[in-house]
Amino acid sequence: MTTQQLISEIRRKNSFLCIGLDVDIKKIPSFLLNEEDPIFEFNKAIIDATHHLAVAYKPNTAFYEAYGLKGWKSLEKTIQYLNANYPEIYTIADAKRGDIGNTSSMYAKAFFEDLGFDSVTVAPYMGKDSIEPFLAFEEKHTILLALTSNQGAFDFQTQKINNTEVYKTVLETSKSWKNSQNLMYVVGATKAEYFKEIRKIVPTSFLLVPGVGAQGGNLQDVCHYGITKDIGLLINSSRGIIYASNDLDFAEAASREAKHLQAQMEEIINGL
Ligand code: OMP
Repeated sequence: MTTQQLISEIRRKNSFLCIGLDVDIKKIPSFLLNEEDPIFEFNKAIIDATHHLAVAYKPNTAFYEAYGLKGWKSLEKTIQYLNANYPEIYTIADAKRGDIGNTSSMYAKAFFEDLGFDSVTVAPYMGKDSIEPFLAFEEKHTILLALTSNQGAFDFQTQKINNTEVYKTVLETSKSWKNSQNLMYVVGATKAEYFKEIRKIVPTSFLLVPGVGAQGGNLQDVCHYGITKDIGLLINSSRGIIYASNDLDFAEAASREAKHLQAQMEEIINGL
């Protein structure tokens, strides 16, 4: 999906919500455990109940890899279900990959070609030659970690080298890489006060913003400096939406939580 198609979907739905499919088998309703593939059945019900409120879904691959081959199968079925039934939805493989060039090429092939995701999250610290194999897929987006939502972000990302914070160097340097127009960046919702600085470096890039909901980030604070004329944000919530209930009404409850965020987004868009 192109950036322009994503923007059109955001406008059509008045939503820049991304729902994180971080499925922990211990947290899903127990009646689903009788199914052959409980994780896929859970995802399918959540997607069917929320697809009109969200523009993107982001399975974090850790939650699938943890169950071995069976988990990978659930991931594959989930992305196939999304692509077949809701092709207008933007998909993000949250895998946080990145390695020497030939290895990165294989990661890119796995997520873009084999699984068919629109984008993948990558870590920047192995530098240009570890990211350009992802960017070589010109119809896909590569989402680079810039300033993450966790406490550990202060260990390296905000530290200064040559008087510049490392996350700013990541943003600035990555702009010179081949096909950098297909980069997006991860910035945590818990770091709302940094968005003003970030927008000075990447004024129009899309930012994937996790950390609303369970991690306590605030939508309005993020939008204050983060939003652009084309919105430029994908706000992710995982646990806050998908575990709203673990009873028979789990999908309905997820939809209620998604609606709550989408309604706030609509108000923000209308106020621009
Ligand atoms: P919740 O806290 O349950 O909404 O989940 C957040 C999701 O976003 C998880 O899949 C995290 O791995 C991911 N995430 C962060 O929480 N912080 C970051 O800085 C980056 C990510 C990410 O790349 O998506």
